[in-house]
Amino acid sequence: MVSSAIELSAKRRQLAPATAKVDFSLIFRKYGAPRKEALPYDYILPAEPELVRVARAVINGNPLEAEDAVKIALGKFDPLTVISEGLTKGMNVVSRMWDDGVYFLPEVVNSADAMQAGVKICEEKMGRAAERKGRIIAHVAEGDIHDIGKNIVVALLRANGFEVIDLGRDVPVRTVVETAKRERPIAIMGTALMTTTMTAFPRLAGELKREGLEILLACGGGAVNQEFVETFEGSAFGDKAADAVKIAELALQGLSWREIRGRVHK
Ligand code: B12
Repeated sequence: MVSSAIELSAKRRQLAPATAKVDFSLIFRKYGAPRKEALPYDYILPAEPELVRVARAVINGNPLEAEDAVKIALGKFDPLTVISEGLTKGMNVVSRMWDDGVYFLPEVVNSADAMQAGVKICEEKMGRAAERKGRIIAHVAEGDIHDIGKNIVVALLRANGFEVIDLGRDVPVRTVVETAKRERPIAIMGTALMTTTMTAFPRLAGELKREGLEILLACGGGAVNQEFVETFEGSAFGDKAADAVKIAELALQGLSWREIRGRVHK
């Protein structure tokens, strides 16, 4: 099973080298059946060639290719643009291919690795601001291992001068609460990509309240939306990684979670 998955990935890479246009019709489908027609994914890709190259490296699931492409793109674009218009656009194509049954877990793992490699280069380029504005805890919800978005959020917060305690992924609610008690952050950032794990956020908000900790819980990630976040107190929703910085700045000014919602919710 595993070896055939590796073979499939190798074959795909051979069929779709870094610089070539990805011919989706050649990518093997479930049970080895080739697709008859190319799927129209190219419309998701960005217009600029440097960013297309970044996106294709993610689609190809090749970390080395992603690092090279990102370094080139950074010569022309700022790190945030490379993340949002290059790496993320590539991951959007991967998501569609997963939804359509073209890519399976091994391919998505490779693509995630490629994206992480690219994000790391962007993070290095963004650096860390010299000033220390305030302390933030970041984590991925209990039971959830999707950490790419959280890593982008952490990189942006650090680049904007916040001190971030990164608890990583699949973090038990209790660990977040204990860390908050000890570290007294100005806000907690939570990421959830699954409908089964986003429920950790209302539990976390409830436990923070029970412990008498008035700390904003900012929630984001693919599974989460504003409507859901508004069902529990003490929280605010952010759609994009840049919203995490906006929310952190407002928390730093001492605004309450209600006031922050008023500023960032649509
Ligand atoms: C990559 C990926 C994986 C990788 C994850 C690698 C990694 N290190 O993260 C791997 C292959 C390991 C994986 C595994 C699984 N996955 Co997966 N995966 C994806 C995929 C394709 C992309 C996710 C991603 O990284 N997006 C890009 C990032 C940048 O987006 P993001 O996290 O949302 O972050 C952005 C914003 O939301 C925001 N943001 C993020 N956090 C925060 C926080 C705050 C405070 C703010 C303000 C903003 C913010 O900033 C980011 C940039 O703007 C999605 C498909 C999709 N459509 O999302 C499925 C998806 C999330 N996976 C899914 C599933 C089911 C799984 C598995 C259970 C599969 C399996 N059968 O094993 C496992 C999960 C195991 C587990 N316990 O978690 C489902 C979830 C479905 C659901 N309704 O719950 C999805 C939606 C695919 C699908 N359509 O079925 N997956």
